[in-house]
Amino acid sequence: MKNSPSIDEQIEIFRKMHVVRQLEEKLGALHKEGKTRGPIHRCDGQEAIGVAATAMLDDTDYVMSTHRGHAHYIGKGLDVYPVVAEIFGRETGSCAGRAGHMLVADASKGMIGGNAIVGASIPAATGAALSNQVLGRDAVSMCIFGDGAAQTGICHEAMNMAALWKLPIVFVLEHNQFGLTVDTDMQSPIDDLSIRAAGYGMPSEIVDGNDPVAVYRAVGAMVERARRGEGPGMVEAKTYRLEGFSTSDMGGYQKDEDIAAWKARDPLKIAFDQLKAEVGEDKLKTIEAEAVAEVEAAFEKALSDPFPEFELFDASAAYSEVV
Ligand SMILES: Cc1ncc(C[n+]2csc(CCOP(=O)(O)OP(=O)(O)O)c2C)c(N)n1
Repeated sequence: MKNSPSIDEQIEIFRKMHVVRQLEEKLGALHKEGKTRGPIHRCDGQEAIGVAATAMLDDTDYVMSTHRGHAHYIGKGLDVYPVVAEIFGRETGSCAGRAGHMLVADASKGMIGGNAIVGASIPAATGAALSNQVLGRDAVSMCIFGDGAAQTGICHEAMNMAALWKLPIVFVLEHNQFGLTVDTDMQSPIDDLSIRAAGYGMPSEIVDGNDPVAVYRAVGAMVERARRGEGPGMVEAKTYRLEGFSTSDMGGYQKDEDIAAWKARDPLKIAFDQLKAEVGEDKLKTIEAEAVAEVEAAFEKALSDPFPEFELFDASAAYSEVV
């Protein structure tokens, strides 16, 4: 089928999804031991979106992320070690230990960064798309954002401008059913937020966000048309946030039956089932074990790395490649 990932791409998506899951579980465990600082926004259950939506992008394509960006970082090609080092504020982190887990960036990979201000990455990604268009670059911009961010005014201004100017951007809505602790039903009168795209004359597609192949196909089609100069598109990926809003969340508002139903459709399991006939269960289990070992090694190394000397930091150097 057109826009389907190759088996090699699917294997890489599967591997990266395991890296992200292990990263999240390890962070959760360290939080319980009091070894993390500040809230961490885990993306367990949402790995397929961040990893598969970014799988067809090049390093020259830009991605703007959110406060819940670990799958976006790994999907866009950052190694887990500098991400872990950044989360723990070490000088070996991808932003030399200044960004923390919500603002990880790596210009060499086109990861412009996470964003702690809800909705703010949407106009930033639109601006990046405008710069690509003005400079005649063959690159697309992608914004991955949440259902809470979709309710902000700036989201609509940015989408209107992107469609009006046919900017090379893809909007990927990670619809995980909650904004903070607020159920999506209390945020919006409609279930399918992407129907709003029609109001800007922009195509959209709704996909199962726990199915990496479905995410890849839908996003891939939008990326292709954006690259051809046909303007922006939107993909709404339906998923569920399995953990709390952050590691500081006391919980209690997510229904047990919902959590159980979505766990039964774990994206890691779906990815495994999609590949097992072609690749074999043993090979997939080996890939999974290697991903776990890679994350373990990243934590061990990063946690013994030094903290930065503040006078060494040069913000202009960190972003010079993006301008
Ligand atoms: C402008 C702004 N308003 C409020 C907040 C507090 N806040 C942080 S995350 C969040 C909810 C975001 O929901 P969503 O976009 O669906 O992302 P999710 O946490 O579900 O991944 C809010 C309200 C903020 N960081 N920035």
